[in-house]
Amino acid sequence: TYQPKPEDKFTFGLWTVGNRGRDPFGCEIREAKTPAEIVYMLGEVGAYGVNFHDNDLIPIDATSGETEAIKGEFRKALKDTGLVVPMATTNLFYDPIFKDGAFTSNDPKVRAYALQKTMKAIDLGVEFGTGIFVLWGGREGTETDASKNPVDAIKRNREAINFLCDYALEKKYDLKFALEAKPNEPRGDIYNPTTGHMLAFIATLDHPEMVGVNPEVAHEHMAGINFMHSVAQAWEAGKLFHIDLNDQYPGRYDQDLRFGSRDLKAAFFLVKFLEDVGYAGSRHFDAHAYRTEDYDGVKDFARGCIRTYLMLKDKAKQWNADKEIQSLVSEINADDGAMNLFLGKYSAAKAAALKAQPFDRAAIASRGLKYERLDQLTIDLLLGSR
Ligand code: 3MF
Ligand code: MG
Ligand code: MG
Ligand code: MG
Repeated sequence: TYQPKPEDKFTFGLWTVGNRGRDPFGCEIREAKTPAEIVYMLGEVGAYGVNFHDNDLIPIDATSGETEAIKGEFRKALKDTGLVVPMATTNLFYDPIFKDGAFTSNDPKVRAYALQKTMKAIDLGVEFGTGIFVLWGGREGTETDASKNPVDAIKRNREAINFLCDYALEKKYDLKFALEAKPNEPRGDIYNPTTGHMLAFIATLDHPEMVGVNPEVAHEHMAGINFMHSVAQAWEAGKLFHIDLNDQYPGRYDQDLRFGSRDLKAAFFLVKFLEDVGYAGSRHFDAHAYRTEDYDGVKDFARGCIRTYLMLKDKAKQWNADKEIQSLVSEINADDGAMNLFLGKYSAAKAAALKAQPFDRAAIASRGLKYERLDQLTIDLLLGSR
């Protein structure tokens, strides 16, 4: 049981299971693996796909000979394991040139280089069959607002994304972009800090239909936001193009914990949402193993992400089929139609009738809603007591 199937679309980044455990206070503790080796490891744990930043696959200074050799090995690993590449992205945060941003840098040379690098990363992703290109602007921010005008930053970001959409259109690539928000880390503050900000920004682009979001659990939790609500808003807007699953304690550094390992209940409602609405994209784990682990521990970590998702999917099915839970849900949502006269689309007659309608506020407010009972039934179910 809980064996992943290709249709579950579980994916990992090369940078996730390939993470070597470096942090701001300590060096790498796991040896480096090649992209091909990582693909075989992902094949072993039952992943469907692998995603990459341009430089996870091809080092930034690789010669064309090195590039071809790496691509060849990677392609062979994909063929041997059957893994696909549903998403690609570009690293616009690691190299020193991006220390003050990429698309939003004050230096036009940096902005131009960032565009060049991203076009090449798009070509690379498309070469491996990707349909989604994620943009996470890890350095698009400031430590001091003396350094940059936030309105200029928005305009520069817009100009860059418009440029890239036109590039993809001209190349006739079957490609959509997904913008990933994060409130801070590594910058003191990052522009468009939440998924909601990204959604508002997308509406101002030249080709909004080509651009959606890639919300990440940890990033919204860092902002103190209910992640599932952000996902729901993106979904309702037709903008949930991709998702980064992991976990995070609020108020801490970016932890990228194993999916569901911190807030099981939030993870449950997230999985239930994705499954209930029929989200058909990748279930991408953007997380990494604890620094205490060797590569056996990394596999435990990756299998754990998948297993927790599948167990929660099972629990969601159980929740939807549970008679007592469902009878409470129907009771909560009961509607005898008496208010239909007043609700829905505005009309002058409706407004006039509604203004004349008396309401017994105290009587309406006196009803207990049984949410305590409903929540405890959910907890019972999650803890296996139902
Ligand atoms: C950082 C992230 C990034 C993005 C990635 C784009 C390194 O907190 O989440 O991972 O997800 O750059 O996909
Ligand atoms: Mg992250
Ligand atoms: Mg991270
Ligand atoms: Mg991410």
